[in-house]
Amino acid sequence: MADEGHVKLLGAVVSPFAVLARMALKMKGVSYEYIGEDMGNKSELLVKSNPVHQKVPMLIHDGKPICESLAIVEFVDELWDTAGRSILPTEPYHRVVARFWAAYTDDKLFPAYFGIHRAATEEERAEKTNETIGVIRQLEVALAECSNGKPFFAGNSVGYLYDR
Ligand SMILES: N[C@@H](CCC(=O)N[C@@H](CS)C(=O)NCC(=O)O)C(=O)O
Repeated sequence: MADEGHVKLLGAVVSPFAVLARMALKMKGVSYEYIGEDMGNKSELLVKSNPVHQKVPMLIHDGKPICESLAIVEFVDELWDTAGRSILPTEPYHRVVARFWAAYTDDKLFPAYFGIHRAATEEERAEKTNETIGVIRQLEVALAECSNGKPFFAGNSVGYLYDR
């Protein structure tokens, strides 16, 4: 395993994206300092490290910031190359399929799901609920195809698409 260096993760209790980064670090057995952000009063470290989006999660490895949960998961997977514990599939076609569904989840599921909570009217809520159900149905079809009937997208164990 690579030298861990100094690893900090900026997250927030409410962030499902930060949970992904934490899971990746846990899967690779990496020790890190966790810094919980108050999203209503972002720290100087967060604003300075991610001036473009100012979002969590933010991984800081040896002083270098890495933003975006998918990028963090891939960085952690590559840097801490633990034998037999790869997060992304190793086969190129399976990797590209996993990335496709991860992007689909980010682009479709989260906006539809959060839309339910943000809906201003009952009509809008119903519309977003139907949209969310449609996206989940599509993901279930993908799960059946990718997993060969096993419990996870990656088969028998948690992988890149664990809970996106
Ligand atoms: N695409 C980003 C999304 C991250 C994101 O939306 N984080 C939210 C918390 S769940 C955030 O930091 N929001 C603060 C803001 O929008 O100002 C990722 O995958 O990391």
